[in-house]
Formats: sequence, C-alpha cells, structure tokens
Amino acid sequence: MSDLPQVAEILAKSRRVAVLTGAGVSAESGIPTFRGLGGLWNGRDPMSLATPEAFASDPATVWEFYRWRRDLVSQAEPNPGHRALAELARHRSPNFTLITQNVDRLHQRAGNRDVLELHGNLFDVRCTQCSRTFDRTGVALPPLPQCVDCGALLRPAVVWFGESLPQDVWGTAELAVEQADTMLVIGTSAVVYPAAGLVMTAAAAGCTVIEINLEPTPMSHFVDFALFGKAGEILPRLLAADMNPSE
Ligand code: BJW
Ligand code: ZN
Repeated sequence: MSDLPQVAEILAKSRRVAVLTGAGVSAESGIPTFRGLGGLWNGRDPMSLATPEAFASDPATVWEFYRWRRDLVSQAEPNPGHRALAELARHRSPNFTLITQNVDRLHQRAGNRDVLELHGNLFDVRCTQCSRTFDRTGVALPPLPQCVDCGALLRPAVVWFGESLPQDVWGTAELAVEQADTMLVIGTSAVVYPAAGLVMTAAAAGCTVIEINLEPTPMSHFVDFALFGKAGEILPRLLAADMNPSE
C-alpha cells in the first residue's frame, strides 16, 4: 500500500474517473466471491450453475440457488468500500462512472445512481418466452416462477456464460473507460470477459489504471498501480485524500 499517497494524488488531479468492481468489493459485506477460497456458495459451485445449460436441464436447482442468493444479499449491508464509492460519485458527479460485474445491488443501496450492471442483477426476472422483464425486489418467488403475461418460465435477469451482455450498458461502459483519465479496478479476478477487457481498453486509451485487490490478478501486469489490501479499508483512505487533496 506504499503507493497509496501517489495514487491519491493522481486521483485528486483526474477529471474523469471510471470504476470497475467485482465480487471482492462485496466480500466485506459477507457475500462470498466466485473463485478461490470461499468460492463455494451454500455447498455449490456457482460456476456450474451460472450457465444457460444448467438452467435448461434443471431450472428448479438453479432457481433454488438464485433464491438463496437473493435472500443472502437482501440481508447484507453495504460496507465502507461501497460507501466510499458512493461518496466519490457524489463528489465527482457527473464525471464519474461506476461499472459493476456484481448482481447484488449493494452499490445502489450505498447510494450510487446510474450504476452500469454488466451482468444484470438478482432482483429482476425475465420471461424465457416473451422476454418481458419484471422487478421482483422483495417478492418471495415460488420454486418455478411463471410469467404473468404468457405463463412461461421466468429466469433470473443475470448474464450467464455464453450469453451477451446488455448492449446499451456495454456501450456506455466502453465509452466511459475510453474517456476517463483514471480507472479504479476493484475486487475482481479479471478473468471473465468482456468485462476484464475494459482494463485493456482504458490502458490503450491512455487512462491511468489503479487496481485494488487482496492479491495480484492477470491484469496486474498491465495496470499502472496495484494496491494490495481490502477494498473496504483502502477506498475510504483514497476518498479522504480525494476530498482533502492538500492533506
Ligand atoms: C478482494 C476482497 C476484498 C476478495 N477487497 N479485493 C475472451 C477470452 C476468454 C473467454 C471469453 C472471452 N470472451 C468471452 C469469453 C467467454 C466467457 C469468459 O469470460 N470465460 C472465461 C471465464 C474463460 N464470457 C462470457 O461468456 C460472457 N459473454 C460473452 O462474452 O458474450 C459473447 C459471447 C456469446 C456467445 C459465445 C461466446 C461469447 C458472459 C460472462 C458472464 C459472467 N457471469 C457471471 C455470473 C453472473 C450471474 C451470477 O452472479 O450468478 O458473472 S460469472 C461470475 O464471474 C459473475 C461475476 O460477475 C464474474 C466475475 O467475477 P469477479 O467479480 O471477478 O469475482 P471473483 O470471485 O472471480 O474474484 C473476486 C476478486 O476479489 C479476487 O481477485 C479476490 O482476490 C478479490 N477480493 N476479497 C479487495 N475484501
Ligand atoms: Zn412471458
């Protein structure tokens, strides 16, 4: 973390900031990450369930997994890392874009608006037949929920492997990192594409890239600075320096 004062200075001087977050930012809220230690969710491997094939072959099991996660994140609270990002957004608006791979909505609950959700979220559901999307926040879902319009099976409105990201969200995210002069990449293993590719896009556009993670990732070679530690501890320190650049 010895680079923190230098990173704080760069952040303070930047005009446009883009942030990409991953599961690590919610780890301190008690939400398990996908990979590595603790990457098993309620005894299941999330990677084997986050596919259209798993849903097609056993929708009840996949729905059970997603209901469990909806409950888990509903009971969780945003942590100091989420709150620091919400404060940074308020302080820097409108020259701030938050892009997340997370589906837990904890950024929004911390106060971030206009969050670009690359992989959807746990609270919307989509019809497998007519594609209508419904907000089911706080609603208890039956084992196999059905569309009120056409009666077909509903699915979680998240992006599984092999599926396309929402095009408008993706386009806005790409533009934001191309236009940013500083990008923070926080709590992501940076192995899932195209999200991880945003780091290269930013670097190629001349943006200064700062990674915050517990450990090195495949992106660590390409970033300008890597701060190793907990997002919930580093982000409040960066925020304090951004609000009081002379200190
Ligand atoms: C802390 C911390 C603390 C812990 N503080 N840090 C190019 C190359 C290779 C493959 C592909 C490619 N392009 C596409 C692909 C295929 C595929 C892919 O990327 N595969 C690779 C894994 C090999 N991508 C796709 O299929 C994507 N779609 C696509 O490309 O469409 C076009 C297409 C169509 C048809 C055919 C082919 C292409 C879609 C990807 C969708 C990913 N979906 C998931 C599930 C979402 C729903 C759900 O939640 O259930 O998204 S998978 C899962 O991984 C989830 C996450 O958002 C995503 C990323 O994980 P993340 O956030 O990085 O978490 P972890 O656990 O991996 O890492 C946590 C990190 O935090 C660690 O580094 C810790 O150290 C750190 N940490 N505590 C700071 N306190
Ligand atoms: Zn329908």
